Amino acid sequence: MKANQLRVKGVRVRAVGAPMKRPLATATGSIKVAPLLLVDLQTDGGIVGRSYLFGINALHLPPMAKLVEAMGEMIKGDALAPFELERKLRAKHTLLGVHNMVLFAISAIDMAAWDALGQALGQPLARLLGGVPRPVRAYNSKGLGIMSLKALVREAVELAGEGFSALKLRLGRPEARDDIEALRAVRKAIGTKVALMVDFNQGLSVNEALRRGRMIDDEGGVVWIEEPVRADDFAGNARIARELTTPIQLGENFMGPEQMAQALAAQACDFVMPDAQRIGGVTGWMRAAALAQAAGLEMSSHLFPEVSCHLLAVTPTCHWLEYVDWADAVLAEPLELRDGQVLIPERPGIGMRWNEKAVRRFAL
Ligand code: SMN
Ligand code: MG
Repeated sequence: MKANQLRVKGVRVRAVGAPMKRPLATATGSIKVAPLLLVDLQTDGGIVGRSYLFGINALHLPPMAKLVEAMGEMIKGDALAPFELERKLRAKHTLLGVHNMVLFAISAIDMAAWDALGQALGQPLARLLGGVPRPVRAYNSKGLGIMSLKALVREAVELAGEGFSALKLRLGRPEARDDIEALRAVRKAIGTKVALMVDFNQGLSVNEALRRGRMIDDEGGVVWIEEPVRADDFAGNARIARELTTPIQLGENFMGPEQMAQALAAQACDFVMPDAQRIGGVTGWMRAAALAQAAGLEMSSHLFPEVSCHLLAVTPTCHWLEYVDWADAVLAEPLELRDGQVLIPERPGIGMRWNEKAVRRFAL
């Protein structure tokens, strides 16, 4: 069946709790199992587009599933054309508000639609978007949560030992001096050749972020300080970005390219790292990439390495891919890495297939 004849038949969603090899504690919440919503977009050509959403808590998955199913009903019979689907779904949710879970569901449909289109055309997503599936530099983000110094040092050595040239450390302990101690211990364990990012997960007040940020400036060598305060406090973030030398990173909570544009207008950050589920999937990402290009800011990804590697390959200001392996337990072909770089699969579309046996085993 030709790609221009493909129509949407419906969606199928399944909730799984993918076991994580390393639990992750952040300043504002912890996860031990990755609650994922697997989305299959069925087309009448027999091609199934796939994407997944990340729920943080398993209890978030049922409402997300309902929204994705509702949208599946709204686009039943429509042509497999991501821009058209996006326009329709945004229009149908204007009065409800295109934010948060509504936006997540639109993103899920969008990513699955692009995946199906790539399969129909026999091209990996990166090529479909006009790029080349080349290796993408990644930082290892699988661990280094809020934990004891001893455990941190052990984990830092293990994570750097996997061949990555950068790691991310979560900060935001009750006492600033304990954060600095953790930063020093990790730096000592990995040496100066491995780059280090730090993430406060929105845990600080503006005043405390300025205080801890100056301490981090004094330590030197940190690539970025991520989400020091509430992610949507653009004025607060802008003040912090102005006063500190270490770059401020924001983006995993940008709700669509529109909110990213507001953050950029407020000069809230030095770097951006949109999240495929919050920015609006592939379509939203491409628009965000143009905003980052226009602002001249480096753009990284947040989670979702399977789709993000394709997207970063066509991002003009491509910076770092955040690598986590949290979906690996349910993937038939997890991403491959070489020398700390993610290899974009040559398989058509995003290149994800579910490991059905594992999906049954980890079903919620
Ligand atoms: C993070 C946030 C939420 C879930 C997992 C990880 C973290 C990151 O902020 O940037 O990796
Ligand atoms: Mg983060």
